[in-house]
Amino acid sequence: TEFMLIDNIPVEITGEKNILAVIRKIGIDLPTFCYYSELSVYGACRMCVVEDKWGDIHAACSTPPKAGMEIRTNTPRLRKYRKMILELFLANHCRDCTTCEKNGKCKLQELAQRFGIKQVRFNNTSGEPNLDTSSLCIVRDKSKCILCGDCVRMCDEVQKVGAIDFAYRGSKMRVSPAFDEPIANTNCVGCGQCAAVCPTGAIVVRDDTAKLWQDISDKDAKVVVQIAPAVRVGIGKEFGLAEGENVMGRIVAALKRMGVDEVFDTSTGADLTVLEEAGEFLAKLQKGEKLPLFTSCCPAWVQFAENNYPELMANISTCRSPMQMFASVLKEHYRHSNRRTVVVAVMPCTAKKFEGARDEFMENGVRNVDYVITTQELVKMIREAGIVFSEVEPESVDMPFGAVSGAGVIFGVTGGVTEAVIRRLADDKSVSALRALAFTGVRGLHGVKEASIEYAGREVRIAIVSGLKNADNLIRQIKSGEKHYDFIEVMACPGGCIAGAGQPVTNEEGRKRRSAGLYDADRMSSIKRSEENPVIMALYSGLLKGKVHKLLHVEYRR
Ligand code: HC0
Ligand code: SF4
Repeated sequence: TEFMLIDNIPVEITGEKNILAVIRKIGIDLPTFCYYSELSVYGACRMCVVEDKWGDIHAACSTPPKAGMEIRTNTPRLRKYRKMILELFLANHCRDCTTCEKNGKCKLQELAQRFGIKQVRFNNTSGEPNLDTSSLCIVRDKSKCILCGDCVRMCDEVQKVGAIDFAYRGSKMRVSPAFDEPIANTNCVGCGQCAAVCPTGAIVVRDDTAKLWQDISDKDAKVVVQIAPAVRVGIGKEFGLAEGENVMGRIVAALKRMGVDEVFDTSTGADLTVLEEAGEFLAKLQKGEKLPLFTSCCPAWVQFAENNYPELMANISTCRSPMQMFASVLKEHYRHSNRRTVVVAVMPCTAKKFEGARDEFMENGVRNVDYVITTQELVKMIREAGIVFSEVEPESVDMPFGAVSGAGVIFGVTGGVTEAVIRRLADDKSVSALRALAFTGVRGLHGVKEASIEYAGREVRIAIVSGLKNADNLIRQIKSGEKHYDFIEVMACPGGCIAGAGQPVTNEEGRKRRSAGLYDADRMSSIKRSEENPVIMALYSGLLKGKVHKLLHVEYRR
């Protein structure tokens, strides 16, 4: 075993790529702006500086550990250095903190406080807030960018979109889309992952909470809210409950207190999707039509395919996403209501804001989903209403759509859609056969998973990817003939919706807990398969009669 000394403590080196990781292992929270273990090392912010025994200064994020190394993390020089860096950032930063979207969650604010910055010795050069509000999903403010490059690397390295990059050099340097176009005019897919890693308020999720407050207080509006699977395991920690705890009942109760009329579960929509998508897949298989079939429920993925692989659109399922299926059912159900029906979706996702606004999902100029608010926005509304979430008594969702299956709930984690679909396809419907599906390779948070099942005497090959770069690699392998699949699930956010950019920010451990929370909900659910959900059966023999294609399917045209 190899050791190094950190602040005189011997620490074992166990394969860490940099000394930052070794330092953090012993409970020292070395500050960084630009370090994320899943992104390449940029080493630009220099906050993670350390001193070696000769007094030389190194950026811990980009220095590999060596046996015998002696490192100090907190010396007078380092403290002075860090304060200087922070002051330089602050001098070029629009400091309207009290009215900033990131107030209380900003890394720069946090570190300025932690390092006791009381004044900035340099003139402010940031200028006024400078907003790009062109996107339905994210809002950029150049005056708050500290050039850490986290968003640039996320968009390029994890999502393979590359919508934003560094422009100009020296003091003019900034992050911007090519030719300084508004972000909406680029190939941005609205995944929001840039906002999820932005340490400041330079990229934030668009806030649509004002619309919901307004509709709630409008007596002529009937406000109907659907809640996505991943939201229930992503929100509790914000209110002091355990990360990953399923708090669906409290969310329902909180929304009711806020004045919402009806609350439903998007998992009910997911059950519809399972039946439609399994049906579509079987038809293709039996008719010998071209496979693979790609899932279509992730709007950032759909847009990525439209931008980069238009020739694949014929392979993307015609199923609307659960959110959109449920919304068209809800609008149909309340068609004759004497009040204006407003369908709101609470989603872990920023791209859903864009999906909801697509032309394909309008009827007579009216959107099926009137607007989407993210989990983070719901947190703000609950706080604004003064509701003490941890003390709210849980309530159930409303009738007549108040039943969901476990299959519909696990949609929120990567592999969940696939597992739900293969539950539907499985010939053997016994409990043990169902349990065995969990071990076919569909579960876990890896970015690329493969599984295969036997169906009607043939092997069905399945791939599950999350993170668009992983999707892109897979498509290249398919095109080159290196890989063959029949069914492919794609989610843009690494880990699936539980780690959506609209959720409160979390880490690897948090993603695991959220995922476990959804699988627990499935285990505790007495209805495991979508086709056993009585609400779904009632819909097919009632509201959906003769309207399945119109309400549940889509032809994307862009
Ligand atoms: Fe998802 Fe969905 S599972 S995309 O990740 O399919 O956003 O949670 O609501 O629509 O159900 C997000 C989550 C959804 C949809 C569902 C799917
Ligand atoms: Fe890139 Fe996604 Fe951010 Fe758009 S929303 S700029 S695609 S990371």
